[in-house]
Amino acid sequence: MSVLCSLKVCLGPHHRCISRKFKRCPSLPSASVIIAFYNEAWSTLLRTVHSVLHTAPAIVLREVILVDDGSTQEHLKAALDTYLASLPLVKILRSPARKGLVSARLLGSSGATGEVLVFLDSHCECFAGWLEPLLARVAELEQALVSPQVTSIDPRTLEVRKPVPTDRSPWRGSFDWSLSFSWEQLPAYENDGRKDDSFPYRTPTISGGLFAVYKDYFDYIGTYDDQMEIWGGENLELSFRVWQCGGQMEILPCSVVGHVFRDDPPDMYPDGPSVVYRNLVRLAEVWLDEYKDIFYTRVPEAAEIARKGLFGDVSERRQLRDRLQCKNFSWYLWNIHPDLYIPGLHRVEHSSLVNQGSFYCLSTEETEVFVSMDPCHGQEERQHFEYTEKGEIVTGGPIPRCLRAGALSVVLAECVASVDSASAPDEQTFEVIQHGMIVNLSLSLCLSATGVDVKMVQCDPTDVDQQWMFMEEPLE
Ligand code: UD2
Ligand code: MN
Repeated sequence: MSVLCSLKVCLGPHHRCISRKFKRCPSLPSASVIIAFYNEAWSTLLRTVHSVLHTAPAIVLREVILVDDGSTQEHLKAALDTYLASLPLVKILRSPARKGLVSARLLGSSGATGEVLVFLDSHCECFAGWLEPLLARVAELEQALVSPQVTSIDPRTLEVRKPVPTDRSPWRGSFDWSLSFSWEQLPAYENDGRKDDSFPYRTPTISGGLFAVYKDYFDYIGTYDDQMEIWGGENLELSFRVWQCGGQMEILPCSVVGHVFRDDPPDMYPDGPSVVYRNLVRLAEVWLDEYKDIFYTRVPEAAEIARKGLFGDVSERRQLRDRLQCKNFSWYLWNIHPDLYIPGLHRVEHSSLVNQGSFYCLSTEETEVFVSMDPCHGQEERQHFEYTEKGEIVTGGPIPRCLRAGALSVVLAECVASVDSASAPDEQTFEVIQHGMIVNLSLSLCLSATGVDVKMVQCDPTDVDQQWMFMEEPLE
């Protein structure tokens, strides 16, 4: 274990991190590293633990707290206890049953003795110099919750994909209206006031697994919603809450941690994905104000949970919001995430757009420039289109694209109207008329599909290829 701050060997993707001066170790706050796990593999779990022990300066590392969230695998029981007995800084707490990552992290944080809580997933690798910038930043800005830059570890080879110096356009956290977390490039205006790109930058949301926060601030801000179960939603809930209640979230390019991004394992949700929707409904009901309706329109399963009141009691979380005098969601959208696409609250249609000639669905191609016809697969985003009040037909991905009619062709273009509240350009305005025909009035042409091709053609009400239907339940 190193006893000195290891900033000189910082492996940050940015060369400027090496020459940056951070606070020296003795004045940095102490840290408790908390790692919740459920049925984690032995190698990845211990890789996480040992990488913390190897890289965190002893003078700041108070403890590593492992929290077993009711794992069932044998290697995580007596064998793990025996192994950990030789690592005095590492404690293990066990939850009697699997409740989910929120409960497990709260179990870990409640007994933590360090001034700063540092949460990690159980399949990470920390690199030299990762911890000091996080601690230095929260020491500077006590109401900040800071994330390292997360680099990916290949789930098959377990190799770290080192950030390539030439490919270092920073990413920040975002979300879409189905309340899925997503990454997006940092907009240029967020660089104002940053000395160079090794400095922290603000992020509207965090991916959720890896962050540092003062314990006192974490308590003040309301830790987590402890009624959220298993997995999902807690990262957006925390993000909206911190911003709306006066805090700040940042990503620090000089702190780099690897994480194994994997495909969903079969036992991710023991009772099916409805547990995630339930978590999301809880957060929507507390933080999203009238914008929750956009989410409910996008995710009918969530709307159902909300309508039937199957999301538990959120009164304590609403009281927290009042007590902390948090700002509303509209404030968050305008000030923290001003370029997020906000679909009209009263959209006319939203669903798959099915051609009545072929019964194929209009689909967004990979490039997001073209559309084509594909068998309807019910895969949400690529076959999700919304027809807005302004007459636009908008794709369902995190960055919306609008159908644009040409003399013959149809492409996808930037959605001008929804972004700056202007009216839509003529080429991007459509009207749905009798027989489900979709007409562009400026060109007097109708949307038509032949085979996989989508075109604008002379309108002919008898031609089934020009007849479309917005369908809530996509055809399989
Ligand atoms: C991301 C976050 C994750 C969490 C999640 C949303 C990163 C890198 N990861 O998904 O931390 O915010 O989004 O909820 O930002 N776990 C339990 N009990 C459970 C399920 C999971 O303890 O019932 C543990 C699991 O072993 C892991 C951590 O919680 O250490 C996060 O779970 P994940 O790795 O499956 O989440 P991930 O990375 O897909
Ligand atoms: Mn993970």
